[in-house]
Amino acid sequence: MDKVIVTIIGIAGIIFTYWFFLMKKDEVVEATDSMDIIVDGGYSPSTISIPKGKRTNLNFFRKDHSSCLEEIVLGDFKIRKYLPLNQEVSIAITPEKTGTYDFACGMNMFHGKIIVR
Ligand SMILES: [Cu+2]
Repeated sequence: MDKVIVTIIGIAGIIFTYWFFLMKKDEVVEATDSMDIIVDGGYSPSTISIPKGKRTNLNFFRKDHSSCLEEIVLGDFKIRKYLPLNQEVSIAITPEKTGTYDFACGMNMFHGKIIVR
């Protein structure tokens, strides 16, 4: 009987772990014409969905003191910008193709995604 309970708890734990990480991954925030992104130990939100062929303003606001996050790089859009602390930096992009585009900090340590729909 004890073994059955342990097995059930074990399986429940595995299911919960999978569910937790899958849910986390799929958290996509849809932007219409602008999106505020907080830079603090990473990017929040980190996965953004934006429309194709339209200008979208990404408003980065850095709260993190570490120099790691002081630069934002959108390689696919050939954008590299300095983010001053506690100041909003607006980056406008107009993607012409659907797909997934990555953005990262200047050292490529923290990542985010832009999904063009
Ligand atoms: Cu970095």
